[in-house]
Amino acid sequence: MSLPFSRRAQLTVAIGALAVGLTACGGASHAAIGAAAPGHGHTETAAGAPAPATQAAVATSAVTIDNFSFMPAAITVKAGTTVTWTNKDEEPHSVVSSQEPMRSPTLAGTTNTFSHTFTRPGTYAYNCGIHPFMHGTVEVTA
Ligand SMILES: [Cu+2]
Repeated sequence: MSLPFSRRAQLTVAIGALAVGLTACGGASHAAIGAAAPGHGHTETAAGAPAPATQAAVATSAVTIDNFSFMPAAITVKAGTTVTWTNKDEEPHSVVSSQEPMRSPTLAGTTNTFSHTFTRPGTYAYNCGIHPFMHGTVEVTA
C-alpha cells in the first residue's frame, strides 16, 4: 500500500535532483571572466605620497564601543568637555589611560557607559583594559 507511494516519492526526488543539476549547469557564462581584464598596470603611483596615517579626529564627545573598536577612534574636544563612552558590544570592555588618570569599570550589560571630563589640553591615548589592542585618542584643545 505504501510501497507504490514511496517509490513515486523517490522518483520525484530523483527528478528534482536532475532539475537542480540542469539549473546549476545552465548559464555557463563564466567563460568571459578574466579575459578582458586590462592588465593591472602597476604604475607605482607617487612612492612618497603621504599615506593618511591617522584619520582626522572627529569633533564629538560621544564614543561608541562596537565590534571591538572605539568609534570614532580619534576625537577632539574642548577642555572641560565630558566624554562619554558607550559599549554596544556583547563583550565587556573598559576605558583606561596612562596619560590621563581615568579607568572605567568594566562596561557591560546595563552598566555600559563611562564618562570622563578632560580639563587639560593635550592628546591622550587610551585603550581597552581588557583588549589592549583596542586604541583610541582624545585630543583636548584649549
Ligand atoms: Cu575591549
